[in-house]
Amino acid sequence: MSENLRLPAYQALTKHFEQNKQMSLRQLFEKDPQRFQKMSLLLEDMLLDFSKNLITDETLQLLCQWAQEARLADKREALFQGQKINFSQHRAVLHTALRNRTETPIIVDGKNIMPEINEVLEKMKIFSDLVRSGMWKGYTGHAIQNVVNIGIGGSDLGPKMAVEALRDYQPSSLTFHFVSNVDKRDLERVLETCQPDNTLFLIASKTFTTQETMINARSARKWLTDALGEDAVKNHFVAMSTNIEAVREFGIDERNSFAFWDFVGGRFSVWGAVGLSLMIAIGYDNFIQFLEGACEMDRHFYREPFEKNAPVILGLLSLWYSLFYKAESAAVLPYDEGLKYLPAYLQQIEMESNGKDVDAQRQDVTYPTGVVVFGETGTNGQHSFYQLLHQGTHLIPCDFIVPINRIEADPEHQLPLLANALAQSEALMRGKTAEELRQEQVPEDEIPFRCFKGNHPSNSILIEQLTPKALGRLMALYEHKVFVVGAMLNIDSFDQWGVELGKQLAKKILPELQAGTTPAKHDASTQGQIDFVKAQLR
Ligand code: G6Q
Repeated sequence: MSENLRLPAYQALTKHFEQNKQMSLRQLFEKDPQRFQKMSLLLEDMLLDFSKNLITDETLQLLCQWAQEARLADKREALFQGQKINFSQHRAVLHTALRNRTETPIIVDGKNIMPEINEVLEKMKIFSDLVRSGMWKGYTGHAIQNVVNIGIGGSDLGPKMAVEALRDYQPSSLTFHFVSNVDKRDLERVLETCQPDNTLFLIASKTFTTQETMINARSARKWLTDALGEDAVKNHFVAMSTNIEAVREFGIDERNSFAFWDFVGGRFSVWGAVGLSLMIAIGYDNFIQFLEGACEMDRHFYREPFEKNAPVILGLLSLWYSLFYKAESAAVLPYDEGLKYLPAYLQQIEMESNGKDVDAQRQDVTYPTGVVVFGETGTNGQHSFYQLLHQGTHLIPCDFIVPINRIEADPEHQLPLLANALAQSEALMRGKTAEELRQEQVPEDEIPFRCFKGNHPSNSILIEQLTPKALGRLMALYEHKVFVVGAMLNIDSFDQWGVELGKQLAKKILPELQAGTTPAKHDASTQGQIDFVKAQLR
């Protein structure tokens, strides 16, 4: 068992849970008129309301005490100071440096990394200004109209989510596309809508060896050179990578490549070079606002006491449900179509970071780590899986994410959207009793089916408007929440060895599908499938 689960505050939490697990949210609200005031935080124009959680004042106090005893503050210090807290890869974790908008130097291996970071940012500015203004010309002299980001995982999900979220800030002269899957349909679907002479490809890959990305990049290159010739590559391809050697080998000019570093994990890389598509989309100034928002959240996380610290509270609540209530999943429910990729993005941030079965001491963990994250935009989700949230038997904590205003919102649409968001968290919390149904004259034999037990916990994050700054703040909030969970569970939140095994095995099977190679040894099922595929392949 992790030493954090042996701490006195954890023991106290265990006892507290046993005594209070039947608590009723309705009653807690009735008893304490100050509950909302006490259990919400205002961060600039973002309201985090965590009052609809299955907690009392004492729960919160014990959770924060547990974080103190587990020396969460020291771990946070280690993160910001660039200590090698990704211990399985012996790496610092410094995506926070990419958005460091202060003058403070950040030292890695004895060297201040800020000048290099700012240099890349400046290079991105020059390039994105050229593309946005139409001064960056394709090979035949056309301005760029289509920007295609080719990357997968962390080199796709962050920029894709943010570009979609900030669509209102983009010029109409540019269209943005994201290609990630090695399934050729993904690339074809995009290329069908593009012309070679006005299309710019951004190849985003930290390693520049990822199979899917390299195959897609090569096919895109062929599509371009078949139309315009080899010489056109320099006008139509740029790279974002830590592997300059491989970028050069691919034929991309070093002047058109944007660097980042090992201390930036893939899923945290949107704040630097991998965010190039976003910078082109929203412009340098807005991109800086995006960084500012995240930097503000970094400061908040670094400075605020635990009981007023949004990422700490979200992280501790998540642990409260997974360790005590044995919740195995969590729902992300954004009420903004622009945030349609947020659940997928958070799925990676949460599940790739904290789905680990070994702790920092290299021992198998004996407690649950990570939760299954899923979600869908409101109101679509309401008409599909919310049924299970309301009347199913699982405890699934929900996060409602609700931007209030948008540029040129139509109240005919916006107000019903907002009303639905507010109503759902209320309904999940309150439920509906048999007595209330009787008052509505519901037939007695239908009452059991139409009762809602309620008491379902949720957080609501209300945002004045989804500006670049607000989005940066929101993303950094979740990044730090995930850090808190990993730190408290004593696991490495920053590696992803689980992704590697599949990659290795796929490389082994590929030559077996190509004719004439000697098969490796497989289990009977895998071998049976390989044989079937080979027999069917045309
Ligand atoms: C993220 C992971 C992973 C990674 C992809 C793409 O933290 O490391 O999702 O981003 O596997 O890797 P490359 O950027 O190296 O192509």
